[in-house]
Amino acid sequence: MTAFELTRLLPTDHFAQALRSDVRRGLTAPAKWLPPKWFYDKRGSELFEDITRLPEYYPTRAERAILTARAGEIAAASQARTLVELGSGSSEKTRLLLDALRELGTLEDYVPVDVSESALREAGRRLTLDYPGLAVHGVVNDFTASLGLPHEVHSPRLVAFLGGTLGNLAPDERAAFLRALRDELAPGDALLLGTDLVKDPRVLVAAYDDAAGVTAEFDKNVLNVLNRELDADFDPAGFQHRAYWDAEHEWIEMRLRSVKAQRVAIPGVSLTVEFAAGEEMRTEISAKFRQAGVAAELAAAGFRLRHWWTDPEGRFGLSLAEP
Ligand code: AVJ
Repeated sequence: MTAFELTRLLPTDHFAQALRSDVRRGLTAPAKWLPPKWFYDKRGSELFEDITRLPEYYPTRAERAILTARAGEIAAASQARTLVELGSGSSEKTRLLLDALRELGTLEDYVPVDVSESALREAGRRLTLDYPGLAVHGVVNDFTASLGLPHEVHSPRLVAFLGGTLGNLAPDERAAFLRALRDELAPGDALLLGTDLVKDPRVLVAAYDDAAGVTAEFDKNVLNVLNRELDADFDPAGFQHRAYWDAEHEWIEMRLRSVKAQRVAIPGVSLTVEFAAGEEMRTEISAKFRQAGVAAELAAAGFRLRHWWTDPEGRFGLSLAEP
């Protein structure tokens, strides 16, 4: 049994092609937008780790508190022999689940699924050291495009999709994603889903526009990604970070606002893009949920919500659902 193996489900030029098509589509749209996946280059991933430690950004702490309190219950309810995690599993939250499943005595395989091969290799290296006997199957894939979960692992499987990242998807994208996930699962498998909850908009906006400006730097970093990868000439100083609560859709929007009329060359996609003074480009939505809404979205995708837990302050929700 090899301790760590890696499967690449994305062609080597996947990123180049996906970035180009996203930029062509989003920056020629009447209301400019970019998908949040492009935030996470090395610098962006470091900035996100910094965000998780900010006083205003409560979701990571809240979810960790739930997992600390409920990991044993989650392990016992799932009896999982394989933990699949949508995301590279470099987080402490992964270890809470692995520890509980090892304590239960069922843990055999761990399958982190992430777009970043380097993050998977780093997580795999550390986890195989800390969990002797655990088989780590890293899967390089964009799970929002296709899941491609390995089938040669031991059932039952517990699929963890944590952090509230489901909220990056719009309702129609979430419905498609949850249905595709449901179709990959078999009786006995389970889904552990983290969702940030609707709350005071002042608390929500502060979590996405912190006083230290770390989220502003995280948001603007996507311009550096386009400059580097597509040889663009964005001037990050020419854009301001904005975070809004959209009460109708119940999601946070992050946008980059052009401080002046400006033209940006993006030779990598043979585009020149005009920004009017004050024009805003949407860089992320982060949807916030209610328990009833989560239960309904899971049911529409063919899941049954079996457990719902929140942190003591009711800021964040963790669901255990079965196909
Ligand atoms: C990693 C997608 C869960 O939406 O809260 C943090 C990303 N964006 N601050 C989120 C994020 C701005 C985060 N997720």
